[in-house]
Amino acid sequence: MPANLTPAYRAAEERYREARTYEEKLAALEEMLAVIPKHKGTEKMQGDLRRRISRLKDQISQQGRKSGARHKASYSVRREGAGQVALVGPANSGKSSLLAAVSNADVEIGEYPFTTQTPQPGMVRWENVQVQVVDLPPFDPELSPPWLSGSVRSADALTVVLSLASDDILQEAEETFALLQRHHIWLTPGRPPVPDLDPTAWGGESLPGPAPPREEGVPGPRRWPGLIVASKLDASGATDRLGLLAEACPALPILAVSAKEGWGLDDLRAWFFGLLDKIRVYTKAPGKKADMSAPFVIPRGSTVLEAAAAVHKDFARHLKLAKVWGRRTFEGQAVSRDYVLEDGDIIELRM
Ligand SMILES: Nc1nc2c(ncn2[C@@H]2O[C@H](COP(=O)(O)OP(=O)(O)OP(=O)(O)O)[C@@H](O)[C@H]2O)c(=O)[nH]1
Ligand SMILES: [Mg+2]
Repeated sequence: MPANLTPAYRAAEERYREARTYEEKLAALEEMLAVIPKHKGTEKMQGDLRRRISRLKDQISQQGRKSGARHKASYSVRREGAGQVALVGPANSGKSSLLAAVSNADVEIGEYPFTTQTPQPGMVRWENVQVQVVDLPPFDPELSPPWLSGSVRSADALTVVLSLASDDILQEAEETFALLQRHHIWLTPGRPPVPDLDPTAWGGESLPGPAPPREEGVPGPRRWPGLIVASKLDASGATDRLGLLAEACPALPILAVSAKEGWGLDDLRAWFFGLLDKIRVYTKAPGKKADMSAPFVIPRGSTVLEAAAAVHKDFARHLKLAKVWGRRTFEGQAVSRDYVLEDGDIIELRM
């Protein structure tokens, strides 16, 4: 039955969905219970919230006993930059080496598996934007820490890193996708950052396997924009394995790189931003030039009104006139508030 939930409740619920640690989840649940309208229609929900809170408290105290309190905070990564991309893959596939090669992150690299034990973020610059890339422990059916799938889910996009130095690359690909799917993490082909960076053809349906069909009226499973990064292109036999991989995984774009030799790393930086499916727009004041070093990064498909809201909520509320300088418009063309912007557009907003 409709319980007339308030925006405050919805906001807390959203925080719960985004929460990565037990502590964050607990805080959000307590908030939900505090702000839920207290009437007959929400009694069942209140009971349910109380049960979930008590169960989480148990889990937190168990976790504390197992690992000592000191580790708790380190599994969650504070978001920064235009968006967050997670590096997922089997042990030793070269995830940490890639992050070290494209950012200033201080990550540990080792010949042995499970070198990385906690999420390690790094900021990757591409042109005038920064993307947060999170290096994670390996995805392994038995040995991965229980919080790993949560860290993966909280990213905006995923790169699956598979080693071209490994004879088992196809099996590793299969296992990684199977594990992701077991955690209800489905990939959809990421969008090339710029049109000429269109590496392999894709569009087929083998690995990683089709996502469950969307039913009409029911929101389908969440899908993360994905890219396969085939690492260690410098290894002997790498090109042959790349061919096999492309054949086995036609449903996702593949980018081949070598952290050791520095091959493909500029493209990788561009892909990190491309995967977010966002655009950069710039604002200018009347009669002045735009500041091209400080874009507003907003979802692809955003309208002028949505861009105005990202700049300032007052702009969105009182927007009278918008002008656009862009590839599809003539200079300073007046546009309506539902005009869909594209990457690189400059807008002038007047209230
Ligand atoms: N030849 C070659 N070796 C590489 C490359 N990148 C990484 N390696 C080697 O592969 C091994 C594993 O590298 P890591 O970056 O630690 O791999 P990882 O995926 O982070 O490993 P885990 O943290 O255990 O999951 C190390 O011995 C690296 O030196 C590369 O581009 N070429
Ligand atoms: Mg690592």
